[in-house]
Amino acid sequence: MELASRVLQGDTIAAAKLISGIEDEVPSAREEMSYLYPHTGKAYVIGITGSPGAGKSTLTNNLIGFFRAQGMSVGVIAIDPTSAFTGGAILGDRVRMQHHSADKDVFIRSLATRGWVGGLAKATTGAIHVMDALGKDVILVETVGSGQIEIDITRAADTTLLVLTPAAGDAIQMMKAGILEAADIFVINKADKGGADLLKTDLEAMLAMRAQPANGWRPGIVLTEAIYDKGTEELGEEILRHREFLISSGELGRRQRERVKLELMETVEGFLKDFVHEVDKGDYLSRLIDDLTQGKTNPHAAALEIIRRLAKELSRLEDSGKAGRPKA
Ligand SMILES: Nc1nc2c(ncn2[C@@H]2O[C@H](COP(=O)(O)OP(=O)(O)OP(=O)(O)O)[C@@H](O)[C@H]2O)c(=O)[nH]1
Ligand SMILES: [Mg+2]
Repeated sequence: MELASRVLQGDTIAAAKLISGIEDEVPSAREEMSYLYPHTGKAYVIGITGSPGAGKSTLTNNLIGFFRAQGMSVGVIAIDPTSAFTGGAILGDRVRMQHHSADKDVFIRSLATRGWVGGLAKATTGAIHVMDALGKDVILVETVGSGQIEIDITRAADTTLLVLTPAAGDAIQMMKAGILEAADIFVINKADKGGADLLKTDLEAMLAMRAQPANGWRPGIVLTEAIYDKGTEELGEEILRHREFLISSGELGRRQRERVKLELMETVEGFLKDFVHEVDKGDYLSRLIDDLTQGKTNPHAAALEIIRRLAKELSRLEDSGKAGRPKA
């Protein structure tokens, strides 16, 4: 558990290596993560989503400054191979980014989606855990702007920001994706371009129509001009207000339980998929499929048979004293 114990001592090089290990699905990384797990669950996770080019990276950059000024350490996960954090193009914030990257209390890491369609980049949850164990107080997760992923970030984050711009159709696009229901705070960025007040009015009307969340949170709408670092303070305060709300209403605990549940279910699914992949190597699966196509069995019974085989395989592994996930 060399990397894990180094991460717990705040070693960012070890953290970066471990995150790479998770991305590459190195088996030892899984063990390191099991070791880290009891030390996670302390960081506050903020998701930043919105359409491409809305200003998510610029806002993230500004928020790093806000939280650092509050004395908090910050982790940043930028999901998107073309992210401003990875492409070398720091888009007008070059100087400030350099300042942040020299700050030992800021840890920035980008993750490629690698075509994974399930939602966030596959390693996102793991990367959040690593930064959490590293002792980061706040973790900002910038997601690539496309339907499913935005919904997934709302499950992974404590507070989700939806970044809109006055550009025509932005808000309507978002409503279609269902994200409007799930966002905790709305940011209207590029307010310098005009039309922001109009969008705010539209948004307020849409929010009034949406089902009132049972927990009673009324999402704030914050206008920003991220390139000029305008509105950062208001946005930061709104995030802190949401956090206070989550804590005082008990919603934070509920969200965290939901997140743990999601991770558990995803792990179970991953485990099963690995196993199915394993049995697919012989002709076992193809024989089952033959039986299915010939109507000799049905999907329910066939699935049960796979599960039974898995159970047998597991007890065999346990007997031989090397229980673990089957190698994919
Ligand atoms: N006029 C104006 N431009 C802005 C503002 N905020 C960001 N931009 C510009 O918009 C462009 C995109 O900004 P990013 O921060 O990279 O946006 P993003 O949402 O992270 O983009 P992707 O990650 O590529 O989806 C850059 O050229 C920024 O300089 C703003 O408040 N006003
Ligand atoms: Mg970006």
